Amino acid sequence: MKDTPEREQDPTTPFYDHPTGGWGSIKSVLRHMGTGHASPPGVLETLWRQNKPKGHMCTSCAWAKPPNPHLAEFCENGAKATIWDLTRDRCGPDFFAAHSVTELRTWNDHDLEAVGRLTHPMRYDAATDRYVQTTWDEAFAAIGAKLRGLEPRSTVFYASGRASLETSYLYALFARVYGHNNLPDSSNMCHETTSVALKKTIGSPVGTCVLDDFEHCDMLLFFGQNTGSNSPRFLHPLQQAAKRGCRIVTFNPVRERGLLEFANPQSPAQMLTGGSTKISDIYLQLRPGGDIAAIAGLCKHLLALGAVDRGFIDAHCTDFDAFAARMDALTWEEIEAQSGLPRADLVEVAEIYASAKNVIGVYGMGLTQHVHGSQSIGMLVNLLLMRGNIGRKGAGICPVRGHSNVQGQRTVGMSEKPELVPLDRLAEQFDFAPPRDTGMTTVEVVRGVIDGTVRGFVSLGGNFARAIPDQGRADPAWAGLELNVQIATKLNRSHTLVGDGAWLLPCLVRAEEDMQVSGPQAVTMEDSLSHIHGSVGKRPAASPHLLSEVAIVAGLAKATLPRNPKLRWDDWQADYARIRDLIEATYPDQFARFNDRMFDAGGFYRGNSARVRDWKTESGKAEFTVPDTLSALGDGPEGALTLMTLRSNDQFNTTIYGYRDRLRGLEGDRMIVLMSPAEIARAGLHEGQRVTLVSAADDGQERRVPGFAVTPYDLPMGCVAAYYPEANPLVPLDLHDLASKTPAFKGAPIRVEG
Ligand SMILES: Nc1nc2c(c(=O)[nH]1)N[C@H]1C(S)=C(S)[C@@H](COP(=O)(O)OP(=O)(O)OC[C@H]3O[C@@H](n4cnc5c(=O)[nH]c(N)nc54)[C@H](O)[C@@H]3O)O[C@H]1N2
Ligand SMILES: Nc1nc2c(c(=O)[nH]1)N[C@H]1C(S)=C(S)[C@@H](COP(=O)(O)OP(=O)(O)OC[C@H]3O[C@@H](n4cnc5c(=O)[nH]c(N)nc54)[C@H](O)[C@@H]3O)O[C@H]1N2
Ligand SMILES: [Mo]
Repeated sequence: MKDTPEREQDPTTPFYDHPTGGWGSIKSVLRHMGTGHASPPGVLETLWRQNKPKGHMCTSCAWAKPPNPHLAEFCENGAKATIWDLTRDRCGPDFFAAHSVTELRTWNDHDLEAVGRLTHPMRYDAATDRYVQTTWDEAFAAIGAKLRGLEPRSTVFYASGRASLETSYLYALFARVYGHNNLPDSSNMCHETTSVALKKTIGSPVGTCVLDDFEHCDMLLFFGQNTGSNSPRFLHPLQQAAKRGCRIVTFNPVRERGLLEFANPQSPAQMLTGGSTKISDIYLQLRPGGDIAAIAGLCKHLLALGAVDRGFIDAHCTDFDAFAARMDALTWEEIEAQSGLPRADLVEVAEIYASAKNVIGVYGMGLTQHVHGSQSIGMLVNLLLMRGNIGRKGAGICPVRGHSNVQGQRTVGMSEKPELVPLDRLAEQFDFAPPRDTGMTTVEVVRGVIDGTVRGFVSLGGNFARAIPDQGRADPAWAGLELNVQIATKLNRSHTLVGDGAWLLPCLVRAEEDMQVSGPQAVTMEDSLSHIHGSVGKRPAASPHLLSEVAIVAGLAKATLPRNPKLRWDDWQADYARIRDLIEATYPDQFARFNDRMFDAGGFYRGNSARVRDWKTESGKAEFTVPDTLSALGDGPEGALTLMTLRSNDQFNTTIYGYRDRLRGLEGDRMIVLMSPAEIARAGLHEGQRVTLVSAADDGQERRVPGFAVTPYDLPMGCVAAYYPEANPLVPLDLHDLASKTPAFKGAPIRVEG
């Protein structure tokens, strides 16, 4: 048992000193339910059904939903997301009549969304610079006519990772019948590095673990994933693992509360006594981008110990000798310099690893959002393969996904990479010739908007223009598009960057009842651990004018595409079980008996080849890769600092619930730059001083954001941290993972101007 007594918070330090979870999280939720934004009666009852069989699946993170849910199987942030969706505040035609779009462009992210739920379909009217009310029929007909007039490959169908499997399947089908593969989703800014690196090395683009593995592992390695803020329900299995004596080691430049200790809000004992569980045994604050070197240090020591599973490697892997030779040749000096960690710490971790039977490697944006992010993931795979830690119970690789259905969207065809989609089967099912050329990634879409080659943009949720790197640079170009369709629940900045030919189409949220001709509908999503769950909304719709996402996609497709008896949009919209039949027909191995299994407790597993050591790689084996660099950062200019952009505990991506980053002990202001006290002194700055952050990328572009308050924080030297999306204008569009084009949001070179 590693229960520790609660420590008192020292009010003079900015470091939050209470465990994650506990009373703090309950209070934070209650604050959202109380004053400020009006939540309707019955919200608690709705929360009670969250993430339970026959309830609705949370719209916050993608963490797994267990077969035996807790009484309240939701976390602080899941509750916030639901309460935010179910607000009583409304953003309707009266609001838009009172505010021009030019004015709304000056509002901040929080204030735009806080207006409330969108209630009516709206069309942008350039003459009055306002959104004006329209009807669904008019909107569909006008958008369909525009799309028919555009070259399909000049249009993009983006999706944020929330839309259900049913909606995403239809949306991708619509794009392909219309004539393009320009189907980036938010994954392109997130775990695309995973999809590329894991596919290459182990032949499966997603993680190999299931929940049960967390009950059988002896060691967990955490790289750049902030569990406490971003997937808090994962803290429960982590706490259980820690209590069993599983060794947990974290690599993160920031000392994140949730990975240090956790008080379980579900445990009356911990709540009453103020006790908590220590999570990480060892917490190593490496340099941003130092993961390749840190893991290389572990591998080098394992080789020196001879702690390698030769039987597994000989039977299952390629390229081990080249990899081992490279690790041998590395010096500890370069490993220490690039990782920022002392040899002794890495040796200690390697020895725990060598003695652990089953090890899981967990990671998040700290690995994926770097120029050489794919190589960091490749190194983590190498480390796991060295001792056969992939493809057996209690072991594996576990990327923690972001949006609640982002993994599932890729599974059912939302991808710009045609080779990942069974196009022949789709051609046969729907009697059309799918486009075979590769579509645009997010980075290419932004370039296309700037240079005018993208003419039409349809957004299934999300806040694309705000979430992208080099944010702001593309802003003026958006108004030049001939078509911009935003399917959304709340107003955001992307809706204000419009010109002629823009529509704002409001949809139901997941907790709301979705009534169609055949009765109330359920939808499905895939969690981070490849389990598929049904979700049923029960709340009344925020407005009688809302449509479901399925109905909107079907309406747009019908208005755009020529008649084809195989495309039965009306029938599919009437009964979503028919869409699940289509998904099953396209992906029979993964979705057999889809409709029967969608409410299985804990979801049904769609399988993973690497988990059973069936390596669907080019070589047919698991592939060791030899890194060609020890730093995941690109070649930065001399003397620049590395900017990491982070999420607070009070936001979901560009949705800013409030200004309290409870777990980091930061409050009141999001325009802050975190720096170590020594770095502040070295730069001749002082706490609270307002500074300008300036990009140090030498690509001829000027990027400056003024107004960040210098905030001392426990960070390594050479780096600073600021919030996403406020710092997004500082991340160059061309700075992205080389293999996947995932933006380097954790590794932008900057300078601080006092
Ligand atoms: N409440 C809440 N939940 C969310 C979200 C949200 O915004 N709010 N967003 C959702 C989405 S879309 C996603 S993708 C996930 C994101 O969840 P995470 O993957 O946790 O992403 P971040 O919070 O961006 O950063 C993760 C961590 O990486 C660390 N880090 C930065 N650079 C490095 C590095 O070079 N090496 C290492 N080892 N660590 C580094 C940071 O200190 C931070 O703790 O969360 C999802 N869940
Ligand atoms: N600097 C920096 N930038 C980043 C990141 C980072 O770590 N640092 N992370 C990146 C990552 S991981 C991601 S995933 C992207 C996120 O990028 P996106 O997914 O594009 O952005 P979100 O902020 O999640 O989108 C919020 C909007 O979605 C709409 N919405 C909410 N719920 C629904 C719904 O149920 N249906 C529909 N149709 N609309 C809905 C609302 O209108 C809301 O305003 O940002 C990326 N950008
Ligand atoms: Mo994400």
